[in-house]
Amino acid sequence: MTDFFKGITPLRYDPSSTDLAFRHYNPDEIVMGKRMEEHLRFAVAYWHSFAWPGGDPFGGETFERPWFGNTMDLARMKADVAFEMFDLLNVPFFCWHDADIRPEGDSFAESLRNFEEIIDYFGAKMDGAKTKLLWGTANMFSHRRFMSGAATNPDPDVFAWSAATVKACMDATHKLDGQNYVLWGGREGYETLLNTDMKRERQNAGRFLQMAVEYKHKIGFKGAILIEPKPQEPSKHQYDFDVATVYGFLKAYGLENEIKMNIEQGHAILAGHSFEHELHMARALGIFGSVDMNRNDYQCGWDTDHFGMNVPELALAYYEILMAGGFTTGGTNFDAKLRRQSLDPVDLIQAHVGSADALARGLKGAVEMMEDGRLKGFVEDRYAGWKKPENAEILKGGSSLEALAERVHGEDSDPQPVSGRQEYLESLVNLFV
Ligand code: XLS
Ligand code: NI
Ligand code: NI
Repeated sequence: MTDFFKGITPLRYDPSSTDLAFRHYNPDEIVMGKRMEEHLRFAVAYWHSFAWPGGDPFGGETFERPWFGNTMDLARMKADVAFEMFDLLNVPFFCWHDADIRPEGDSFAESLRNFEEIIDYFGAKMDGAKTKLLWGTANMFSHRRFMSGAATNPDPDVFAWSAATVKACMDATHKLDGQNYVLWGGREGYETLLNTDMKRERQNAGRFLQMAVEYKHKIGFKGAILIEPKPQEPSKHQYDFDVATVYGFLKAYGLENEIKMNIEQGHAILAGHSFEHELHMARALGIFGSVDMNRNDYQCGWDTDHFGMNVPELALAYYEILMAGGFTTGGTNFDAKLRRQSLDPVDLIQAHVGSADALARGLKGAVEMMEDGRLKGFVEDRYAGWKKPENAEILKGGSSLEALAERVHGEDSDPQPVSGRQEYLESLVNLFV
């Protein structure tokens, strides 16, 4: 035991507590036929909680954690603290990048040795423990070797290094029985078109992804491969702009049945969408996988990764997730970090507890919307005309512009506009949040 969280006792569900406790997140409560824990499938993000130093563009580290540094002893101390927090929170999952958990070595081989040693250290801790791995991923954006991209780097040696890195991270995810493997292309994009061959970069990224899928099947990894779209930051423009763009890319490389989406609230906002839009799009395309739960500052235009605390927004998000059939291998990863002034260990716990409660309220609101059925019913009624055989036939190919022109000529009145009733629907949502 470390003494990092000293004085903090395991968090319990206690709705009447005036102290630190879950007031809405009750893992065992059954909602829509499933335990709340199984609906939400919370995961702690190793990078934000244990590796982020609290810097911003004008100032460095504020957190000064005792495990900061580049040695194996410190990496083990970090793991000890992380698993203590998982236990305190009783959280079912966690997620990592290779670079969050191991010190960088002087060569690929040394970094890999460090990584594998920590993976085994995790394995021993996970043996018989509650917390499992939701996903692993490779950090191919922080080190200077990746400054011009990983799979889209103009230098084939960096492409090869990236392939070796994904192989190692996929092996480790498989070894720890991870449920998914994530690819987020932080620098898969460009800073200026003046030095960029976009056609080649897209092709290279497509081939890279195909190799990742081939490798997954080769080693028998049963989890899902997930891509996390984001339009920009750190690159000026990122190829995985949003769900719809990624889908087009997957189609072009024959991967649309192999890869699903990990959708992040803040990234949706950066792309000029709402979180619900991205979730709904993934549902429509049949590629919904998992979520990175956070909240952007709506004024400042960065990926600020606040903890999600806005219940009405979360209710609409979980409504989309439930409409997509809920999570299978995916879950709710707290891809969120403390504000840099939130220095105390208790802040780390409070952030997760507060957000878990907000998410539980959002989920419960979404369940009520589903069970009430009026929202869904309204949309079904709105499109009911397409169920009539003569209209269904149009979409099956049994019609043409000429046939439809003939039909319209034969009508003796124009189609009458029908109210979309937006204010009624918005008021309906407010009954449940
Ligand atoms: C950054 C991303 C990153 C991914 C994993 O904006 O959200 O944290 O989730 O590489
Ligand atoms: Ni993310
Ligand atoms: Ni992000």
